[in-house]
Amino acid sequence: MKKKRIFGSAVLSLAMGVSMFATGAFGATTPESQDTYRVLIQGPSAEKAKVQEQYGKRWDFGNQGFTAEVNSKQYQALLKNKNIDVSQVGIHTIDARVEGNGNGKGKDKGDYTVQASYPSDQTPWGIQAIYNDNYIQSTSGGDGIKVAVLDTGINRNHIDLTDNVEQCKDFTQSSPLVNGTCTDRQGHGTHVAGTAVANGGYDGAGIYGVAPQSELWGYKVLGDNGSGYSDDIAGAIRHAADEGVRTGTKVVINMSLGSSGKDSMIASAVDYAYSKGALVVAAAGNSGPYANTIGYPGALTNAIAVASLDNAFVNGTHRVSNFSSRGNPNTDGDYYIQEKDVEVSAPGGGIYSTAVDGNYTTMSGTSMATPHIAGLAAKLWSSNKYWSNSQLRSEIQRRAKLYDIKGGTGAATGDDYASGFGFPRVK
Ligand SMILES: [Ca+2]
Ligand SMILES: [Ca+2]
Ligand SMILES: [Ca+2]
Repeated sequence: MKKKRIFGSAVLSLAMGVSMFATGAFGATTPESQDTYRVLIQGPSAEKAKVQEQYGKRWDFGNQGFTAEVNSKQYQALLKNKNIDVSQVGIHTIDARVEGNGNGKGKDKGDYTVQASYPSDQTPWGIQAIYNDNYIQSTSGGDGIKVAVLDTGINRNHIDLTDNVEQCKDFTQSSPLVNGTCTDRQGHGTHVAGTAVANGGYDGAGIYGVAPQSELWGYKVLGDNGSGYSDDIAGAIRHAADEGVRTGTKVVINMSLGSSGKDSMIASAVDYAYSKGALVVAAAGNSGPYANTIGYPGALTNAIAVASLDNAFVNGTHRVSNFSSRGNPNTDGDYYIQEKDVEVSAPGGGIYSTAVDGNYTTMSGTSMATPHIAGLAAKLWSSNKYWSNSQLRSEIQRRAKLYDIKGGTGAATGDDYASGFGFPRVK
């Protein structure tokens, strides 16, 4: 029996949510119920200013309008205002489900000392696959690159993550940006972050992600039920891009979240981030295997949509997971990215990674595939820091073509609507 790994005596307040089975991914649950309406207000500047004076603002997106939180009475009054357009802000949800014992039910553990066990596998199958090395013992790379994980937050005290955490910010509070806190009470964000950047811990006995030397920016944009408002997500995307500019560093933005509908605030935030040099990677969604089920923001042209692969082989290649959302069959085959195209694939079925309680757990989803690509991006960028984001993206696409995926519904030889260009790897 190995000794327990103990990390200081940090005490975490933990209350695991009960909504972890987000298999369908794009649920319609509101993060806050009762009498609260999150609204986007658009119109002439003078009219917007009047409304802002009355109701305050949360995010101001300039010409696109601003958002605010109002009660139902105020909402009704806004709807009657002929000088402005009012619409409710959309909801985005995590793209994963938990497997095995992590069902999230009745797991309110309260405060306790972090006491981590050793992982049963330090380099899970997805790491072996993306490194194309079945005997890999540890990983390396990512030095100097920032990986912004926009998710349910992270457990910044996890032994295998703590040294990587450089920023920790919460975009879900009543004040739209709280610095220094990013508590994950759901587990999804901690798991996603681990796949991208886990570093094996101080003793090297923990789990490894794809790019363990990257710096982690934990941006909490989703609440404890795994859902969040699109204005907060848009604000966080813009903030990550601005922080890249401010610090003069390359930023990879990982969004293992989605919605079936296109959101204007997120779409323009993704365009903005791309124009500022960030690389945006997003989950394809978990609504497969039918065509045109791809979710946003992955479906946007400036976000790399990542499909999920299983640890199983069909037609001599990894198989696209059944749950993985498919792109548009009318625009595949051309090795050119249009809106609603899947771009690349990566391991997402049965992925073992860091758990919010300081241990390890297995989850499945395009949520788990996405950080494999974000980690790969960070690793490649760290050895080629002069590359622009579009040069990096071309390199990822080139590597994807080297491993064409032919297994699973919709997958075929060449660029296809299930797997995109293929599975890009380290070597
Ligand atoms: Ca896309
Ligand atoms: Ca295409
Ligand atoms: Ca293919």
